[in-house]
Amino acid sequence: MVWIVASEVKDWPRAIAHIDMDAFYASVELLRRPELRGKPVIVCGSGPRAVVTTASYEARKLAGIHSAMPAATARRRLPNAIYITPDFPAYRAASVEVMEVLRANVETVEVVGLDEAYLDLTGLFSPKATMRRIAAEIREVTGGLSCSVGISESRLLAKITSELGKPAGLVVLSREDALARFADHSPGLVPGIGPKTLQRLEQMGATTLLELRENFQRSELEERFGPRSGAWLYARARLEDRTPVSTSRETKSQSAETTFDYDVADLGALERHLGELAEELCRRLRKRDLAGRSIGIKVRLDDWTNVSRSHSVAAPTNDPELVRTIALDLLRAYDPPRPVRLLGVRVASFEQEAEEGGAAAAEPEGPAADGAEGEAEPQLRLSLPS
Ligand code: TTP
Ligand code: MG
Ligand code: MG
Repeated sequence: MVWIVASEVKDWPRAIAHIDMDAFYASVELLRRPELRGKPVIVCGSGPRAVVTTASYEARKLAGIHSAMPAATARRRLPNAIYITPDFPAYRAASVEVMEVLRANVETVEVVGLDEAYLDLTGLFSPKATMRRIAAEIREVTGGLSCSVGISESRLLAKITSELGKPAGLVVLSREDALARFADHSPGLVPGIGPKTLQRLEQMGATTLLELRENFQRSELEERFGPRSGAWLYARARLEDRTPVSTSRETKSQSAETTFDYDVADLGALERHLGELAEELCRRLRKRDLAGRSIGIKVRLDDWTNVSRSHSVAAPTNDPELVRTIALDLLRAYDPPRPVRLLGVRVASFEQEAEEGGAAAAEPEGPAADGAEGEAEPQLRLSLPS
């Protein structure tokens, strides 16, 4: 295992770790098929729209295969790689094992997806030793999964830092180190700054983080992007982030969505899919004892127009009948004008959120104009026949 230590943690006001499993789905597959170790392994579906979910590091090095690449492209580039169909229950089970190790070792853990989490290590005697021990324990408990860890002064920096050591690395980086190291990087390095914002920044002459922070005052950014987004950009240009590690984040909303193999134009067919998604979502909400007051749908048309609609009810619900009825009403009222590529349903505004919303709302999470570019919420991806 490679451990890189770039800086000391002492004297930081906060110490936050971001942990992310290496080539997660592919690594889980290798646990049960160790004979494939060292070979290029690619986990992807087989439909015409299938994309690569994970490529082992061998496949990445050999042919630049990466997540979200069309599976057809991967097969063309690397016809002899091992192709495996995703087995989501296995990945969820491995995820549970990993997260249990985290929770057993650290009090404040925020899980942000199947394979990653933030940990608040502030005040711990030795954050590095703690994370080393956690990585070893994960490897042991799961039978061999490796992870990468970044330790820094904020969630933002921990996230960026964990990437530096991949795979199987532990990197410690102060904000000061990071400001120097990433000065010439595109502002796109910051999660939440997506293509739309990048384009605007470029037009303004801010192609690097250094240019953004040296040439633009807060007032100017606020004027151009609006007060909320401008202030957010000003802070992120300085790699500042005060967002707390919050254990409740995972449960702010839950959604289930599916991308069809072929675009669906028939409203009746869409209604059937939406009904199944609503049921699956409610099943999961019930399992976790969650209920929300806001029910929404998400529709992506064949021209990539994204539309969401939502409706609030008086009392929190996870009743499949009610969720389905409201979702169907929203879909019928929208009446998609073009064939639909993706369909999703979501329940949000959980009961506990009301008490904790104040703290969460203290700092904006991303430029408002780019709502879709922020970190993804936890999602259940379903594959339904179409
Ligand atoms: P990531 O942590 O982004 O990627 P990874 O774990 O495969 O590789 P890395 O070592 O770079 O962290 O995503 C975790 C899992 O989520 C990944 O194994 C598969 C799934 N995933 C998708 O299904 N689609 C995607 O586009 C991405 C990025 C991930
Ligand atoms: Mg990962
Ligand atoms: Mg990840």
